[in-house]
Amino acid sequence: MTSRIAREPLAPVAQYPPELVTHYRERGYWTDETLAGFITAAAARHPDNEAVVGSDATGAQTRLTYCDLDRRSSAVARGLSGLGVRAGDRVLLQLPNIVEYVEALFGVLKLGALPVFGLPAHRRTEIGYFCQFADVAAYIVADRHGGFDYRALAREVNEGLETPPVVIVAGDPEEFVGFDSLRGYEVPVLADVDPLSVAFLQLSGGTTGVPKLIPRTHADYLYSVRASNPICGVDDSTRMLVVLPAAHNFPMSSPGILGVFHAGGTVVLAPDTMPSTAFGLIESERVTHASLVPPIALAWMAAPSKADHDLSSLRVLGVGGAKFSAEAAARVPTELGCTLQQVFGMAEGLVNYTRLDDTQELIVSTQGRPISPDDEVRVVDDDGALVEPGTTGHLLTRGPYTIRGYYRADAHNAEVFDAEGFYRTGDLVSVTDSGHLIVEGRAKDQINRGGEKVAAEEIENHLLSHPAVHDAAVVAVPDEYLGERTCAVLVISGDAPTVGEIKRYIRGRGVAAYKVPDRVEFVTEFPVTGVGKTSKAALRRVLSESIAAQTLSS
Ligand code: OOB
Repeated sequence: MTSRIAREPLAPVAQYPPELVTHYRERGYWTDETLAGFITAAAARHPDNEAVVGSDATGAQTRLTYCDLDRRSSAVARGLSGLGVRAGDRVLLQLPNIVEYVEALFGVLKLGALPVFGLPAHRRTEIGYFCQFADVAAYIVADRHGGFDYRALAREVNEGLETPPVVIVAGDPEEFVGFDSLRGYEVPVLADVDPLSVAFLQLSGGTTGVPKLIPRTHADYLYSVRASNPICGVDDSTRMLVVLPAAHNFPMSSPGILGVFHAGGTVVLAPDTMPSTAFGLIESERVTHASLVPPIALAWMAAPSKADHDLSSLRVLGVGGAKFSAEAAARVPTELGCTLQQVFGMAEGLVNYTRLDDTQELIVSTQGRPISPDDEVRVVDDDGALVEPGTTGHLLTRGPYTIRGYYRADAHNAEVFDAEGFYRTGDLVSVTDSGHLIVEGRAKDQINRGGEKVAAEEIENHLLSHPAVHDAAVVAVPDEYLGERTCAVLVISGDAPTVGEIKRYIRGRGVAAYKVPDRVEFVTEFPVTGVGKTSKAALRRVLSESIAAQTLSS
């Protein structure tokens, strides 16, 4: 047994004003339900329903009932406790879509510890940062996935940390603790959890040099989950295919895995994102719901293997995370035989859905309307004044499941939350008469690469650390498939490196592959704004013109 390393208590987080706490409770949004008690209550309601179908870390096909999941997650909680993890400690989960992910998630929550949601794509730099910033006590990974060895990553990360977390591995653990061995310990579970306390730390898409962590409470998160279910037609007959990384906010809670578990339905975990894998599972598992980012929805519609499978069980396809073009949206019902539901959400809170009974016009051309009557949406101009209805402006929001501040980020919070607690989303929207939002663009310095968010500043900092790079700007360039790709524009001093060298250099910095610039362009100087700052708008314009010209001439 590992001796316990004392961990810092969770840092204080921005609170909701007391009058709103009362209001949200009175309206029944916030209840005493906790994520920790959630799976036990679900198991009591429908013990023998199938909760999860998917591979485990060894690749074996596994089916768990709610009763199995309840028992296995309790064993994980006891095992973690035996390893010295305590209520309030942070546990970093970085697992692919395997059944151990849900066991681990509820195990951590039952202990009263806080999951931190890593993505399988994250590498040394991101994982090391989360471990340090959130003072992570335990780090749970799979042995290998997608050709990558997460034990090697854990070794690398731990070398750089003063108080490394205990590493737990699903599959072959080598020198680490085996996930299966967690079931061996018999230590009582602690958790007596306050529903208004922080339940976990979710990752933000980010606009700054380092990723921000989002503290969500049991009460706020579960409200968004419970309220999503009727909007998305989720009930105990739902069989939801999870194709996107399970730890992302969209497949987790909009309505996601948690929505399905709340209703007593079944989650089907897809081991990869290939359309043929999904189609096989839709047919064999009689899948009714799936949530996708636009590029995967496009790939489904274009896949020839569609014709070889019976997809008739599919009722609702949620598409979100990035703008889905009206042209593609219009093709979903005929090409996939299901209802499209557009989803415009953010890990910070606000989620909008088109309603299943909306007109086809609204479903195709809008990104939906908020979940809650108490979601407050303001659309303002550059000076902060409300715009006329239907006019494009900056989206600000606050409400019963939108955070009031990022974790340990006072300076940034002062910029992105206004005095009344509204969150400046960085999105440009217009609102229809029906209250539906249309995403018109973005004011934040972020690239939305088919739903995967890249903070320009984070990659610019990596680029600037290269000895030959004098100045760097990372901007979005249009892409038919992903919507946007990243382009690093560089001013070089001295010998010019090749494009390949720059990409290898960024990869070598230990960041997720989706953050490595897709294109690299060299310029002698940047266009500037009136006040002499680099004009990214001008850069984007020049680049899209030159890309369009290249496409025309090819
Ligand atoms: C979801 O969450 P995040 O935190 O990865 O990203 C949020 C951002 C939004 O601020 C917006 O810029 C963009 O992603 N976005 C969309 C969109 N959905 C999200 N932009 C255009 N159209 C859409 N439909 O991406 C997320 C969280 C919960 C549910 C769905 C998506």
